[in-house]
Amino acid sequence: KAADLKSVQSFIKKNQVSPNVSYFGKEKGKNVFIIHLESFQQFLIDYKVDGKEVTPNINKFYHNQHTIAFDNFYHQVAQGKTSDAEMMLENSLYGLPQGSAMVSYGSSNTFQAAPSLLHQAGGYTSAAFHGDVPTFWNRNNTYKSWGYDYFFSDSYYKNKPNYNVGYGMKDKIFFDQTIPYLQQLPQPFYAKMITLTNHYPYELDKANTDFPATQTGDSTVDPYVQTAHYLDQAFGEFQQYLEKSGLAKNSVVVLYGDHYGISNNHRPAIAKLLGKKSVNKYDLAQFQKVPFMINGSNLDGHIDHIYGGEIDVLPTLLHLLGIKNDNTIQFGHDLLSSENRQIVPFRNGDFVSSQFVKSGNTIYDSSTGKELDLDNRQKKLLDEQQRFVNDSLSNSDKVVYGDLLRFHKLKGYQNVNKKDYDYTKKHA
Ligand code: GP9
Ligand code: MN
Repeated sequence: KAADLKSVQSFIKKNQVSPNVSYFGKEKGKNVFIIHLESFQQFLIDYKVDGKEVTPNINKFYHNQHTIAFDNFYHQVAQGKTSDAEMMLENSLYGLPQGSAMVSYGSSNTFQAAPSLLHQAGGYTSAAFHGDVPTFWNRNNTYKSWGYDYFFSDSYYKNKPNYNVGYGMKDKIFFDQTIPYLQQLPQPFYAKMITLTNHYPYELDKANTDFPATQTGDSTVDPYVQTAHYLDQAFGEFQQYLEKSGLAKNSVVVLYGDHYGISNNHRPAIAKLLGKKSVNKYDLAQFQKVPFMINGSNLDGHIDHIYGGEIDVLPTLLHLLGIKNDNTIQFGHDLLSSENRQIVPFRNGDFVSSQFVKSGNTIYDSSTGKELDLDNRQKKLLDEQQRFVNDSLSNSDKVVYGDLLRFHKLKGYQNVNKKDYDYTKKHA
């Protein structure tokens, strides 16, 4: 019902933060690249195996003088994995407690997603690139609902049997073949590239395996750094293109990891990777950190320790691009705003904040990792944060289950008409 939107709106308004004036519009009008690093965890940054960096190019990007990198940034996905990450990144709406929102609601619901917001507020053309079949996670329908002008999936790429591994096209070939399409996109554009090779079971052909596996003895875990290294090389090659073509100068490049690559079922191996005797629930929560970095020539690079997650990406990005975001229905908060409350909800109701790591019934001190015996003041704060977490998740679910955005009028914005989009390949 339309009335349900009212309570959602008042929750959003109550928690809204204002943009940081020193960042608002800093990267106005630039192209945007969203580079989705499949299954890429934060611990890989600056990580070494046998004295060699796993991801030298991404590390350089992380420390670049024009990159703002977040080192307390968490993935927040549940069963919808990649699709939950996409949902959060481009809508600032949570994935669902079960299943995938893109699969269940991507075709039918109304959205006010990044591609259409940027198109209508900033004249952006949008394109998504992915080297797998278009139907995976119902992307072919969902992207229409989000207003993607183009979706280049497997049939747009020249293919040979040895171009593929696992779910689809190898990242180097994928990036390479994406370039000619990019060159035809009107600027400014919003381009999302979803990589694939660093996906479980971390397979790679011999020719591309030039990095040592880890030695935890867990065969599910040990090749992870090898495909991560390959992804890094692919990114490095793409960066060279961005520099050479001049696109780097007039683009904002966003890198993020969608979710863990090594699940919590591998505790002994995780302990070995981290150089610890064993890992507890605090360590496992830390292990859910993924990279989030924004590079743009107008940004003063630094590593920002603010706590945040995937839900916060869109509000952060819109402000950097100078796009007003006061009346949207989004559950995240600008990570560059000094008013940010730094509470990161997970889909099961656990959370991380700048004070606490709440995992099941155990509460840890966020910065020291010590288990806490809460005093009254801390209890009150924890309860407040828990309420915010529960209300965020339940209000977001209300929006998705009730298709509430169909009732939401955004000034100067027209809802997307899915019929305007067609991603089938037309032959020349
Ligand atoms: C498939 C890919 C994988 O196209 O995006 O999704 P995941 O298994 O990581 O959710
Ligand atoms: Mn994924």
